[in-house]
Amino acid sequence: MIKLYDLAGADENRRFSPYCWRIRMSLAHKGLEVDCVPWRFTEKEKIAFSGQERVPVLVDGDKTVSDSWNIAKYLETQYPDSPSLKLENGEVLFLKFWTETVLHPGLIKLLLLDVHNSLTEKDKIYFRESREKLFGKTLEEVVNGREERLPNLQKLLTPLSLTLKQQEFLAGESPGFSDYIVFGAFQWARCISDFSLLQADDSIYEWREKMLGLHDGLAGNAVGYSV
Ligand SMILES: N[C@@H](CCC(=O)N[C@@H](CS)C(=O)NCC(=O)O)C(=O)O
Repeated sequence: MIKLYDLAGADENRRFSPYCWRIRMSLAHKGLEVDCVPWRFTEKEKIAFSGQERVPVLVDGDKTVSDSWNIAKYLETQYPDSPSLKLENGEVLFLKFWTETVLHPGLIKLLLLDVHNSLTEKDKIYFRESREKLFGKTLEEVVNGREERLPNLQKLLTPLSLTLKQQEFLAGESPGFSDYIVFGAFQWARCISDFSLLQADDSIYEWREKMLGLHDGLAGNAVGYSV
């Protein structure tokens, strides 16, 4: 069976990596079974065989693939007869870079402390040290005043909201990797924080509800908060 190294919190069932969620949704989309192995930030040696230090890492027989984009491409090539992730859609790459350079940074400034609070004691030390160095301030300072900053995030989401008013999914009439990329970010937030980011009448909220229900409620049934 395919094995996926998947980021976990202190509760090993709290699986919150946005990149791993892209792949878990993609595997379900393709009807592929997977054994999701819990992995912590400080367990670098466990994935050293992949030649890098980040998850997701996918092991399929004698093949090891890391990086969510490479994994998605691998799944399309290796399993061409199962439903397509629609990687050839022109918008996918734009959504990948928009998510990684605009959406993730926007969310992390609101949720950094919640990520920390979800981790094992050992991971907390690593996370605080590495992220405080990165941001040049404490985790508490990063998230300070987040309620007042929430409208900035909502403004940044306007193009997404307008798109989803006009079409069912980002990939068109049915979901594709484009949806899994963006959804991964919202699922990450939902798995570690009860801070509410979306309003119920927003088209993004409605789309996220649909995504939570896909593949027998894979994401909706995951350990997280009802926000
Ligand atoms: N470009 C990679 C990014 C993967 C990534 O950043 N994963 C995070 C978890 S969300 C990680 O493993 N971080 C390890 C660390 O910060 O030490 C992908 O698309 O898979």
